[in-house]
Parts: sequence; C-alpha cells; structure tokens
Amino acid sequence: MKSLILSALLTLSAAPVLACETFTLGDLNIEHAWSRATIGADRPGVFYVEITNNGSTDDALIGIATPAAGMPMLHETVVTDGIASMPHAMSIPVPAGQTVELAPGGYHGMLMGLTTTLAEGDSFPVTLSFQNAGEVVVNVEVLSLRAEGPDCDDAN
Ligand SMILES: [Cu+2]
Repeated sequence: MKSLILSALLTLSAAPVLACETFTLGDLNIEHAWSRATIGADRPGVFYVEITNNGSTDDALIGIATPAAGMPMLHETVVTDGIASMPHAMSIPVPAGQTVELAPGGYHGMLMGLTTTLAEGDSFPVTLSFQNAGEVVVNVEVLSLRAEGPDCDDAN
C-alpha cells in the first residue's frame, strides 16, 4: 500500500500535468481531476473528479484539502420542485465495483475562499480523504470557463 502511494506521488512530480492522468490508491482509481477557470478569486472554484472502486469493500470520500482554497467543501447539487440548492455533503459514497463522478449538476467539490484566480492551463494539488483507503494527492487541471470536462481518450 505504501509503495502504491509513493509511486503515485512520484508520477505526480515527474509527469506533465493532464486532467487525463490516473491516480491509484489501493483499490481506487482516480481520474479526470479538473476545475474551471474563474474570473478573479471572489467566487468559489469547482473541483470535479471520477473515482472507481475496483475492490469488494465500500468506501466513501469524506473530505478534500488544497492550498488553492481556504475552505474546500463537498457539495451535492439537489433540485427540489425546480429549485436547485447545494447542501454540504458529509461524505460521498464510493460503493464496491462502482464509479462515482463529481461532475457539473451532481456531487462536486466547492473551493470556497480561493487563494488565487484559477486560470486555464494552471494546475493545483487536491488531497482526497477516503474513509477506508486513506489519502491521495491528485493534480487538478484548470480547464476553460465553459468546459464540461476533459477531453480524454478513454479507449485504454
Ligand atoms: Cu457547490
């Protein structure tokens, strides 16, 4: 387990930054970590990612941390009677054998208190904390203001 985390960190520092990079933490595969450019730093930024649990034990994403924001939070977009709200999500379930997406319109990371403007092409680290698997640092690529996700070749 320790060597897996170490190799993920080495990959992080050596490889070019791409939202299509895959990070591994135990049975979890984490990919498509991306954010959107912001106009200034007054409004919160977003964090999206895809997590696949290849194991036989349920896990859950219980928190995120990043130097890019003073108060990063997990949110869920919920539409009730046509009105959207974003309650705080205490944890996001990552059931065994399933893929969970933090994506526009659903679960997402909300980066409150940005420490800097996020510009397209920038990248920043986010530490994901899981109930069982522990922690992993992923590199987040900042895409354009209108991006709906990275354009990855998922044929592999
Ligand atoms: Cu939100």
